[in-house]
Amino acid sequence: MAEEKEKKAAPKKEKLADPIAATIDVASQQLIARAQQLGVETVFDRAETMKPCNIGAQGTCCKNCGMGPCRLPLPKSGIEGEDTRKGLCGATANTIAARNFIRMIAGGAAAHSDHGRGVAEVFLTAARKETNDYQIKDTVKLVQVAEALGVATTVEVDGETKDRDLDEVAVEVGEIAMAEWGKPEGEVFYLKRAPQALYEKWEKQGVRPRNIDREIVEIMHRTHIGVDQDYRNLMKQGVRAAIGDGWGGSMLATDLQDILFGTPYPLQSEANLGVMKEDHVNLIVHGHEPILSEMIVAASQSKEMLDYAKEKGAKGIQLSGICCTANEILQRHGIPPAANFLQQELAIITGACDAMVVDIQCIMQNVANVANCFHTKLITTHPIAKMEQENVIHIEFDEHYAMEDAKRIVKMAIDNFENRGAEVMIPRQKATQIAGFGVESIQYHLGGTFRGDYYTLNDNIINGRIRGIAGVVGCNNARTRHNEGHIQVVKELIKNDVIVLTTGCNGIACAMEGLLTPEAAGVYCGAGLAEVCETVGIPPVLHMGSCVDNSRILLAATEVVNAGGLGNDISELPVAGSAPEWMSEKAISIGQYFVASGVYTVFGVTFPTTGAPVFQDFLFKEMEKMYGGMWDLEIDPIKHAHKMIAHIDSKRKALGIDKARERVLMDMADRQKLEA
Ligand code: NFS
Repeated sequence: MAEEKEKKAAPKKEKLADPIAATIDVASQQLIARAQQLGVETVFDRAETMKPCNIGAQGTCCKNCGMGPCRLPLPKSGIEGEDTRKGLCGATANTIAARNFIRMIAGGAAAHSDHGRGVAEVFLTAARKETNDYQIKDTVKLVQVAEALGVATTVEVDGETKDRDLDEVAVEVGEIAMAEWGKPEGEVFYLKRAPQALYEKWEKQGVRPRNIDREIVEIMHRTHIGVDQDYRNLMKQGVRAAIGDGWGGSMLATDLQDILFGTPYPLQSEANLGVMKEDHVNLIVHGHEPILSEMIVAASQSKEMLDYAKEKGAKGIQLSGICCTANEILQRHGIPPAANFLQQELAIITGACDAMVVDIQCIMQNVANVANCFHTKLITTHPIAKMEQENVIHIEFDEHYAMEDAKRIVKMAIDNFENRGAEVMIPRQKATQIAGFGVESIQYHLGGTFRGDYYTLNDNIINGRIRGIAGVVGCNNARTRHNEGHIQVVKELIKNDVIVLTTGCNGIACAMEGLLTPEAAGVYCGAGLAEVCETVGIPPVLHMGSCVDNSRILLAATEVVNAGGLGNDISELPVAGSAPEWMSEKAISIGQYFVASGVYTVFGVTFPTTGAPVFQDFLFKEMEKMYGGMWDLEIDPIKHAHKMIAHIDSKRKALGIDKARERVLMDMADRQKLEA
């Protein structure tokens, strides 16, 4: 007895993560082990010690007023008969889960869209020529965007039609774009870019966003105590705000970034922690906005800074990225991503990170604690994203003095090079990748010379060489093995001839695994997809950028519809969406705008509505009748991929092109017979 008591009284030993169980990535395994040896805690260890709250995870904890939190756990045996669970005000499990769910949409849509607004502000500053550091780079896209926003690109002079001055067009585009966040009347301009049939569906359901901000604010209003208490009506607003994200804030962010910094075009780079170099100054940019990082790219490549680095004993400056800032500067400059979301602390644990610059979103507060254990300077740059820890330096970035600020930051990294500790451990692992595909470059690679647009892609879908298209995107989640879901889902899809479009942390995971190379086709793909990739010279997994660039996937899907032969709406296409390791509110907003655009969308790990089965059924089944797309949850990555494939096959059947694929399969067997 006494012994037992003693055991209880002994201080609890913090559990440590098993590095091999924590991640499939060898570089990360090495650094997790190193962190543990040095006594530096990481997210992987915290995931062992802190377990999630069950009721919160089920979506049925309401803390929207001071009488709660009201917790409505799902009974272990499930609900038999009538569901009598209620909060103090009487809110049902459905109401609570729906409120929580659309508040997640509001959080995600706000993050994407506020990022977009920031870009629009810089865009306008550049268009008005109030800064020398940013210019309009892509005038072709400027004209396209002007047309989509209803800005005239030509003028009548003496009865003759002439092109309008592009500087003038740019200013007007900037002003109209800015108004998209808060205009008092009308609807979001870009909705008209969707296929006509989809637009009409939104009209019928009453979910066309009026402006971007309003729909987010209305979610906060409707979910306040005592307002909207019908999960269907709550979801109507959730859908409306999500569309305002995908076809509004995110799409504008992507477009304006492309005009300012250039539309991405395929380029070669590398990925993983092994891109850091021991004899170079290692500067890492982390977060989401390309506004500052674009300047840091330029500053770090300037002769002035390179000379200064050499003066300080370094061979050069190795810039790399984490999370979506990484994707932004990868797709436009070939700067390699060092890490995705769950590896951010590990980049510092190399001991070779001289400075980490962060802007907004997906930055773990613990990077400050990790930086404190090393020489790394951690620099926050955005007025809305600071950290309380004292070792964090704040350099507020001002677009009017962009280059000056960027140089100050690069110099700080160089000055810190000599302060490195004795032990630097940079893992060797890195992989080659081709990144930077977009709507335009897919058209170039897979478009027909004569028919234009997406004809060749459609043709290969119709003849069955390509079974379908999957968008696989999203985060890492410390509740599941890092990158395992991403890689297994994607490999299973391409093995079954489904071409994959990737963004965000999935893109970085695929790059690290070597899936973003044309050579991957011969190794991992089914015969049909391999043949197409090898003929055209593209990877089977196409990197489309950051998370706001999921809007590129919407537009690519629209191009596929417009090219013809595969139905009239995105919901008729053999396509599916997936976020195997999601965790952020942004992922929920993205998932919802995919569903509302007609895409069957599967999430892995967990789903925040499992405690309210009726509401979850609405998302998983009823939504299909309204929008043609619906949600699903599948934790097992292989089953996850096969649910997507089954959906793709059902769409092929509905289009009457399932027979073509059977013939392709017979061809393969015949070929094998010939070989034997
Ligand atoms: Ni998307 Fe990009 Fe990564 Fe998830 Fe975070 S970085 S915006 S939210 S974690 S994919």
